[in-house]
Amino acid sequence: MIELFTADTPNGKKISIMLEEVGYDYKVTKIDLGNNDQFKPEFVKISPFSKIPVITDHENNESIFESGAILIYLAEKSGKFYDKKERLKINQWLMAQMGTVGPMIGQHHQFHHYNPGKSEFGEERYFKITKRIYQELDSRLKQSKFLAGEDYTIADIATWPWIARHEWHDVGLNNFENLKRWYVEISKREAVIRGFQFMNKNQLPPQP
Ligand SMILES: N[C@@H](CCC(=O)N[C@@H](CS)C(=O)NCC(=O)O)C(=O)O
Repeated sequence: MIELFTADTPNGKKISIMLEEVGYDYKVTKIDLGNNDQFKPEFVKISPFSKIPVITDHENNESIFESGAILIYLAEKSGKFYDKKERLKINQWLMAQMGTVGPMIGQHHQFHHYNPGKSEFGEERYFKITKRIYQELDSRLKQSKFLAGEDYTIADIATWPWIARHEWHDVGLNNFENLKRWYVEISKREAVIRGFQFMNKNQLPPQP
């Protein structure tokens, strides 16, 4: 059994979606970020940077932090969504999500969604970067069905929950035909819907 320590955020949803996709039995332990649960010593023991998500695999008592590392662990354990022959491509798109898509769109959420009016510089900078990320993903998905190639992989599972916040971004997903096609197709997968709803049964992936 896998225990998932998490909150209802895009980084959190990456792992609930992956667990649903591979069909593992899992238990969710909620970390209330508003209550600073992430700084409690027992959590810091398994998450040195005080961030969700983290998993503990109770089969071998291994705890893993960092969502990219968790996705790789679950993919290797299950043998799914991380084809050995395609690993070089999958790793690049996964690392691009970890290094660019998540951190940059996360800043856009901070300035544009949560704190508008506080910093014109921050709002403009991350709006522009988010728009570029949409353009770059759209160009990639014009040549390729999924991010790493013809197959759905952990690179898509890592990236999709960030685009699922498209209503916050105000970039206009409808203007990016290939990104929209990819987003809508993934949003119909039953495991993705279950993983998206893992903390709130009433939410559905927002459609463009
Ligand atoms: N690179 C980390 C980022 C995780 C992350 O930023 N988690 C946020 C929520 S989405 C968090 O735990 N924030 C709490 C805090 O920073 O105090 C990963 O992908 O696992």
